[in-house]
Amino acid sequence: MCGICCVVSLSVQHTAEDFFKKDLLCNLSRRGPNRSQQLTRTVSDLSYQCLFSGHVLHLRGSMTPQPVTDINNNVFLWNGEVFSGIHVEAVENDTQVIFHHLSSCSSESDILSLFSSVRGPWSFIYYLASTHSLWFGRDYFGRRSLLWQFNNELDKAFCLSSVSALSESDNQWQEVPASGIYKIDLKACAISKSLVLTLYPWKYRFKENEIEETFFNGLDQISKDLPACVSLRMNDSKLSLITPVVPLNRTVSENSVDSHCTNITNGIVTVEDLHGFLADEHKKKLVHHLIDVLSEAIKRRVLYLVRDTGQLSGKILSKPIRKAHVAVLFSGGIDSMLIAALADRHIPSEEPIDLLNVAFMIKEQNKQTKQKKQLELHSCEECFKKLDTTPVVNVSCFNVPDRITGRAGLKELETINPSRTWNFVEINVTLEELKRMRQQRISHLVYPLDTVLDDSIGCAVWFASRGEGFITNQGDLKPYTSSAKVVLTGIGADEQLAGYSRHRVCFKKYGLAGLNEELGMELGRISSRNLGRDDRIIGDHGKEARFPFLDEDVVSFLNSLPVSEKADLTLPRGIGEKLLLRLAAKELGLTASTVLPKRAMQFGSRIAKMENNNEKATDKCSRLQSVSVD
Ligand SMILES: *[C@@H]1O[C@H](CO)[C@@H](O)[C@H](O)[C@H]1NC(C)=O
Ligand SMILES: *[C@@H]1O[C@H](CO)[C@@H](O)[C@H](O)[C@H]1NC(C)=O
Ligand SMILES: *[C@@H]1O[C@H](CO)[C@@H](O)[C@H](O)[C@H]1NC(C)=O
Ligand SMILES: *[C@@H]1O[C@H](CO)[C@@H](O)[C@H](O)[C@H]1NC(C)=O
Ligand SMILES: *[C@@H]1O[C@H](CO)[C@@H](O)[C@H](O)[C@H]1NC(C)=O
Ligand SMILES: *[C@@H]1O[C@H](CO)[C@@H](O)[C@H](O)[C@H]1NC(C)=O
Ligand SMILES: CC(=O)N[C@H]1CO[C@H](CO)[C@@H](O)[C@@H]1O
Repeated sequence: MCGICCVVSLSVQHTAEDFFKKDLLCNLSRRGPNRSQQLTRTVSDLSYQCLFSGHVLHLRGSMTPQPVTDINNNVFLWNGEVFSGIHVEAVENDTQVIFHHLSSCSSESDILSLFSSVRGPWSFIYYLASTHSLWFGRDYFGRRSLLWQFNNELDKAFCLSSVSALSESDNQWQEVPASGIYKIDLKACAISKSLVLTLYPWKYRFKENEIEETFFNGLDQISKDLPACVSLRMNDSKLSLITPVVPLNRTVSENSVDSHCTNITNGIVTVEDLHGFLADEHKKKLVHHLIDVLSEAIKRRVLYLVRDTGQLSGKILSKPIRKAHVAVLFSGGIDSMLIAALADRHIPSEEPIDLLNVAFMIKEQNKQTKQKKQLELHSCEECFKKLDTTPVVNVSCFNVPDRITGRAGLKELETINPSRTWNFVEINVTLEELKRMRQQRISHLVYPLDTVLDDSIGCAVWFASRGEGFITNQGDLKPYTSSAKVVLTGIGADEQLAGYSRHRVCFKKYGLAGLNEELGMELGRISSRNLGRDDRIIGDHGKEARFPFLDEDVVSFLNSLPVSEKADLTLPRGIGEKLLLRLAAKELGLTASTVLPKRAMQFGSRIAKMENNNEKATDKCSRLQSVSVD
């Protein structure tokens, strides 16, 4: 994870530095605490100047300060991870390797095929001196943030950056759409005094040499959000990138609805209900294929980091304790359980795994609702008893649903691997702290997104990934701060395996074909809805978000299956949604967690209950707007 930024001035009166705000620098350096560096390129006969700012979080290989340059005056900023696709030796650095490949590209299509072959998350900025062009963009899913800002009034200046800062006076920042990669011809810009962006969009390759011919139709969509002085076009020769995943299989088979589960009565789902499905050889094969690709994806994400085995965080009863290098955003739900269980396969056995579990204090209740809350907890306890686990239910204000399922999930993981140290980190957030940190930091990171949902999830993920809380040690709660630099999150599972309740609504109304449309659309917009935001939020702690469900091989496998293999929404909640994932979890030896219904983070952590006054998730969030400093 790194912070990258480039400011371009096309004005004779102003240097690029004049446009480079101090708070921007400050916010960038939090993403890359290990090394910050600036570099300027001035081309005075064409009157443009570029300032490149690179901030490095060191995770793998040798420390490589950014920006990197070469003898041809090219400049490269890289915020990414090459997990595969391009060969990187253990002693090499991916920033250097990609830059080296770029430097030896002799045409635009060479550059495009390079970025088409990288597997892993990335955003980058590349200045190619010989053609005076600036290239930049985000990977196919948009797993790394990149924002742009075009300066209208001072004309002739623009900026690209991993993060920005909310302020009242400035021009708007926007997320760079993850529709492809972009090129700006700075020489042409400086001469014509107008800004033209060339977009090279992603296209599917169906067979060898057979590239999707359909015209990319996102151009208008992107253009309409740009200021009038900026125009967007595509290359005349229709150059494009090749998507790293196969297209979604939209096959709707006639009799895909079989009823293994007719015995589910009164809506109570138990883990036994999953048995029937696994008796089917075909299903079982798919389940094992999913486990294999997901396990590989997690392996890449937990092994590619520096593991200094000498690092100890202290001693307990003369037994050395090792530092955790990997943490999981952990609700105890199916997605985070599966990630934790598979991470356990690959992380060295003596190394702890941090399970980050966030809870927001429920507002002081009046008596009536307090009773209701206790009832709610009580019935939850009942349902757990039915599922044969005994949660430690303590009626405390932080005992939110995710805390309860989190504790139960911990027990299951301890059963799967009793010798592993599982650090269940209880992160309790009070209203006061929430307000303070939102104002100081979180609102700037969520920006330019602005809804109530962005606020809830942004805040919940920020506190969870900070990793400051308490762990239980020999019966006592003691303060604990997670040292893990890699944070695994389950995002992408619901979008691909029909986990959200809106998918049930969609299925009821429009059937499987409609559900296909919905899922395809949701994966297409995950960059702008979630990933840029989550990357900015988690990166703010000098940590790196990694998303196993959005590994290219995992997505390709899931995309290749008809939707009826992934979910069966004729079945009740807790089993029908993400069915294939539940079966995988069952095969891994998980128990009650395999049949927990989906619960969105904002409700599970109770942040949505904390302040809101019957807002809709899609409303603009007034709490994010204020920039006043008191
Ligand atoms: C990078 O910075 C982090 C956070 O400040 C620190 O824990 C780590 O030791 C640094 N790594 C190197 C190689 O300097
Ligand atoms: C390359 O170096 C950067 C900065 O030190 C670091 O963040 C990144 O993890 C390294 N990558 C590899 C593959 O070594
Ligand atoms: C389009 O691509 C071709 C082939 O690489 C290149 O020669 C040409 O300059 C590009 N056109 C524009 C407008 O960028
Ligand atoms: C429940 O909470 C009380 C304080 O609110 C605490 O004293 C007690 O130890 C807790 N019990 C468990 C089992 O966590
Ligand atoms: C955090 O909340 C839990 C309830 O989930 C409670 O048991 C624990 O005591 C709280 N910790 C602190 C330090 O308040
Ligand atoms: C889509 O799924 C059907 C049914 O399983 C299968 O026959 C077909 O080969 C799949 N198509 C692709 C492109 O994977
Ligand atoms: C750490 C830091 O510098 N944060 C800043 C990010 O930007 C906002 C907006 O200017 C500042 O208020 C923060 O202090």
